[in-house]
Amino acid sequence: MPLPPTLRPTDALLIIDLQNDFCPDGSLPVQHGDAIVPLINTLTPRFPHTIFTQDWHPSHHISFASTHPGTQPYQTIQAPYGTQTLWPDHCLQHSPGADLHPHLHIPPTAHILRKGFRQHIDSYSAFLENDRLTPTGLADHLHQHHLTRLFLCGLAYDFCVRYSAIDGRTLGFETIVLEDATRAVNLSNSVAETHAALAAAGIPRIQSTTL
Ligand code: VGL
Ligand code: ZN
Repeated sequence: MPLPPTLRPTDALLIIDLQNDFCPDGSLPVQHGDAIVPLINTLTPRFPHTIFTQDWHPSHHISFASTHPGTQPYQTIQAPYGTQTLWPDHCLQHSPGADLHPHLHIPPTAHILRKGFRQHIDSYSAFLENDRLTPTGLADHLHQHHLTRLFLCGLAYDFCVRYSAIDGRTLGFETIVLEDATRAVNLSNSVAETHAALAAAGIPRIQSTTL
């Protein structure tokens, strides 16, 4: 077991998409998605910088099955930028489902980053949209604030947490996933694939209780 990391002033906690639509009563529910809120509330005060992402889709977004006649949620289609999983309508801009979970404590200094707001491109990653070209601005924000190490938590482990962690690592940030502070959507093999992808990228998964 590696030694637990000691927190530094250059660390940031990245809380991914902890929004009502991904919680059990939402339109794209992640099992026990809301169960991580109290744990995350114990973590945020310990970090000098916190960043909350918000999935923020326009109506008729490319990732909605309802946008593509004859399709069903959870199947895939070929988008111009590659394979895209289709989802139930979720996180519509300004809807209650897009709100961050009401029990989440948002520090006044938190940075809130919206993503997925372009109609024809989805964005799982908090860094780069699914065309793998369009930046969200997060890397610039981290550089401006001299943040070099990222701890990720939130929803969903096997989609937005996964892609955000890999892009963070690829962009040169030391990246760690707080596994007990995430939950997965769990489509077919997505959890096992995520474990393997994180390991291959050199991204440790640790328990937040070791911090
Ligand atoms: C997410 C599916 C669609 C996520 C966002 O936050 O993991 N998953 N949009
Ligand atoms: Zn989405």
